[in-house]
Amino acid sequence: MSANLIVTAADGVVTVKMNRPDVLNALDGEMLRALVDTLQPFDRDPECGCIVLTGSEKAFAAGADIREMNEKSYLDAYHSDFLAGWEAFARLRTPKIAAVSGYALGGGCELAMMCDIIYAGRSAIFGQPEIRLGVIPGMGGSQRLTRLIGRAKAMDMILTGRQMDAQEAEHSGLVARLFDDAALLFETQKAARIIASYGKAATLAARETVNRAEETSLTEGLLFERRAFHALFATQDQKEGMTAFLEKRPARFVGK
Ligand code: DAK
Repeated sequence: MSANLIVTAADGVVTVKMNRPDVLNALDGEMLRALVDTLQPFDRDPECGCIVLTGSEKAFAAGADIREMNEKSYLDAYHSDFLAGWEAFARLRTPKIAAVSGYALGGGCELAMMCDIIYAGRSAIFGQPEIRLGVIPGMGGSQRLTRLIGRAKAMDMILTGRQMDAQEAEHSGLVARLFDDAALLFETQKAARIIASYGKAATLAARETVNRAEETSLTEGLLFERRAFHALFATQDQKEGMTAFLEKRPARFVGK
């Protein structure tokens, strides 16, 4: 396990805290490898129902590591497909919640957007300041931010490099819920435990259908949703969920 990550697991929830305080959790290759290597086995574990990713009070992550990037040539970046590995994080199928306090800039904002839900503390600050460094977002910022907050605000943020505070981020649709900083991790883990308590097939299907909405036509998306809905009638958890309702008792999902 990497010294850059603090990992805890309880009640079906894995919590990963990024821990490079000297550089405000700047994302380097080692952090990327550690995060993906740590989370892929949990992603395959049926007992793992939700992932929480967080940073420090001052920074979720202040971007890709500028020191690591500074000396790279075009060919270095192209041959190594520099930072493409972050997509492996986005492809994890287990729901991921980003709990953001402080700075989530550049690659840090992009990493939060690779999560399925962003909860923020009131101190959170989001931005895509790459233009100030002579580059542009490279880990999905131009695509995911535009889908989340719309063209007008995404263009404003990416072209000016300005920062967005937590309140604006919530009003804009980037952040699902805002909490006091002191309550952020507690509330995020509470939501994660709720997600982890449901049947995993329904959870995976719910996530896939919502994600499909961003990539397809309404007709295709509705058909995909209906087929996924039909498929869940093949699970024990559907019988349990509906029987429990009729028997007026809490459901006990078993992931089958
Ligand atoms: N990288 C490396 N070090 C960083 C860093 C970063 N992104 N951000 C902060 N640090 C370091 C600072 O250098 C400083 O180190 P020392 O001077 O103490 O050695 C330490 O963290 C504390 O930072 P400050 O002293 O600056 O702290 P302040 O509170 O004054 O300011 C700040 C906080 C977050 C406003 C400031 O640190 C800042 O502006 N940081 C840079 C933010 C930024 O520009 N982020 C975007 C990085 S570019 C790609 C895919 C993706 C990307 C690129 C390519 N491909 C697929 C090819 C992504 C690019 C980016 O994310």
